[in-house]
Amino acid sequence: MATKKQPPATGVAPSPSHINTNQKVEALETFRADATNQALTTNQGVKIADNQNTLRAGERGPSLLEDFIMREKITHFDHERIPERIVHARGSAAHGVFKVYESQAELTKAAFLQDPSKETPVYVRFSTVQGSRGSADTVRDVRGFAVKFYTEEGNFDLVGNNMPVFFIQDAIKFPDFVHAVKPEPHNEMPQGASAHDTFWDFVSLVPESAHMVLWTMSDRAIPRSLRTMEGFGIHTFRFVNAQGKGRFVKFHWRPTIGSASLLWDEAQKLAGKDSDFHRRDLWEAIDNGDYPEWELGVQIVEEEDEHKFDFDLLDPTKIIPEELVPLKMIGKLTLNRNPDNFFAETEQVAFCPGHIVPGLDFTNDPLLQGRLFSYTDTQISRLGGPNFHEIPINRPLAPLHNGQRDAMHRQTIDKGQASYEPNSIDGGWPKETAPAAAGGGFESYTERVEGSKIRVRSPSFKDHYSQATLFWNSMTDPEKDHIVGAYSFELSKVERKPIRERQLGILANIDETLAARVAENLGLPAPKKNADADELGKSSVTESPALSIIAKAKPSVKTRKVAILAAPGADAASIKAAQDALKAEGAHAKVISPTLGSPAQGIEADATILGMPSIMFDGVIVAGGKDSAKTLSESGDARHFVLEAFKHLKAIGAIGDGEDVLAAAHLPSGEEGVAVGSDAKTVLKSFIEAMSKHRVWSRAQKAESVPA
Ligand code: HDE
Repeated sequence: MATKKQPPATGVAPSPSHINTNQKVEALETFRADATNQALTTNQGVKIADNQNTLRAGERGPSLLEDFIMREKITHFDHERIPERIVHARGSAAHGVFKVYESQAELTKAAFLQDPSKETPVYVRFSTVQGSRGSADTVRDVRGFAVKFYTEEGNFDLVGNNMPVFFIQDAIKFPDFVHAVKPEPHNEMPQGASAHDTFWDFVSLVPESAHMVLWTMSDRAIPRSLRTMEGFGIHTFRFVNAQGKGRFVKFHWRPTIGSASLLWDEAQKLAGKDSDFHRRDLWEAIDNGDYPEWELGVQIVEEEDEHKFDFDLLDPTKIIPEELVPLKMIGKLTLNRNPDNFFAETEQVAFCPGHIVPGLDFTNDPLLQGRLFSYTDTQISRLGGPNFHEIPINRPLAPLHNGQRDAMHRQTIDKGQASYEPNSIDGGWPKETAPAAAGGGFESYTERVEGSKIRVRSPSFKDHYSQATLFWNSMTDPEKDHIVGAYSFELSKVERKPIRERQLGILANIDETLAARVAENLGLPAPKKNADADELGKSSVTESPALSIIAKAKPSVKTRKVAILAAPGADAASIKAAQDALKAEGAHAKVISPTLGSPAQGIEADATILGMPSIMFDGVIVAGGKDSAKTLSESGDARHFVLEAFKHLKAIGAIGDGEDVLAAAHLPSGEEGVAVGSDAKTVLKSFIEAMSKHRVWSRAQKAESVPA
């Protein structure tokens, strides 16, 4: 009989103390296939001599069933698709690292938040919510912001969104909400859009959605780039330190390049002209070495302060205003590597809010509690069984051993005879690690709970409007205009008048001016506040500048994209000057011409005017040169290019004769953010300054008269 391993006297083998990115790369290496210099084979490893012709009886004869090569290939192809995610089907992801700034031992014992010299590998997936896998990137929607940390103590998934609140307070309403927002069941329309009856029917009947719907009607729902989005864990979580002390925590991600959004007209056009706009931007930024970065911020609330707010910390439709609890930045996330294979990594990655590590814990937020069940459950049908944790992108780097066995697609070849615990046959292994001193296992935070078994909503969840009012009051004027525009657009697409009227009632409870402005656009009477005092609630904070993207924008042109418009005969010196000046500031220039080819000596066009319209850029510079200016002035497409940039409040520059093109497009002259002149240096300086503010907001009213 074979000798059995003997257990050591105490404890279990410790986890590896240092896991780094290279280890994740190496771990994936085992599964990565590189076909360079390799023969084409079947899945059984048999070399294929002819991949062009099915085996047949005679040159013009029938195909033979015997052809195992053709059958294997077609069979595999027939089963290529897996079910897309029910929500968040459209996504893009990247690898990266997370580093904590300094030990957070006082707050949490989580190993990945202790040592600033440690790098924890991460995989981050961004997504839209409503649309199917092939839907457009720039639709008005919430964005998912899901981070998988491969920590030395196991995987921690922070599965958040780019907005800090949610539509509903209880998980049991999620299927209702999703059915309402998805394309309507009878005709599967519209795709990736909330501008339809079922969505507005539901939210107008469910006032707890008022705050979140306001966020989705704001600029947050049409980000300029995935790299300029903030992220939020939404729910209140718990940090637990080594002494067992627990504190409430809210998680925030802040992009280091600042936040920025599209305009609605741009977003709609981009959905048609480049439906991969966000995916491409993320991919290219990482390819260019412009690694996207976010700081991780936490808001900490001591347990004894749980009830000191005018909202419930467990209510996911509420934020903790930064005026009440400031953000503390504790670390940085950097995305530095594009995936090798979309399906293997981005499609198969499986997030779950229940994937946590020692030092973290949940709260009783009823939305979070439901999520803890849903994600694992959905992966079982999406990824074909309970072994999805073995798919390379989902495998933890921490060692894993347990008695779970078999099921579809099992990869691990478990050794030993005992798949149960306790056992004496395999020496008792693997063993549980309690008490913590024996091995640092996960122990749930001890929380006192008492009460009757009831289906009720806590009265502390009743206020549905006061924080929506806070959000509205914290917006700058252009942001308020966009919100009015968004409600008006969406509700104008709702066919049933009672739904429009009911939603106006909700708006009046948020702010009567907001309701009146939208009502006017809908040709309906403006309603007055109609909720009772409990529902209206009261926020101790009346304005929070941190909620506005424009109010806290940091001037920068880093990684922004500029079109240099040039036709044959363009002045090469003006193009080079623009390229150099932009490069020095970390911006990227592309030469755009009516055709591909060379518009000036030594300069190649990167794209055509129709191939890369101005909506794909943050600013436009028209190159100098008489012939170039003449061609562009006579081209309707070129004139539209600059006019559209003007309409979208972008910085515009024209060097030398380039100014003629602006005149030909009938651009109002002497406008803020439009720099013209013969001295390239001066033009570029004011152009860069204007673009650093992202948009020229003061132009908004004038831009309205420019046709879209
Ligand atoms: Fe999700 N959600 N969700 N969700 N969610 C899914 O899980 C669910 C909620 C979020 O990139 C699904 O793997 C329920 C809030 C992200 O793969 C599913 C409830 C927040 C992603 C699911 C919520 C999110 C998902 C679909 C209410 C922000 C994409 C596929 C109780 C904090 C993750 C999947 C990725 C995906 C359920 C509410 C974020 C069906 C039941 C709140 C970022 O399990």
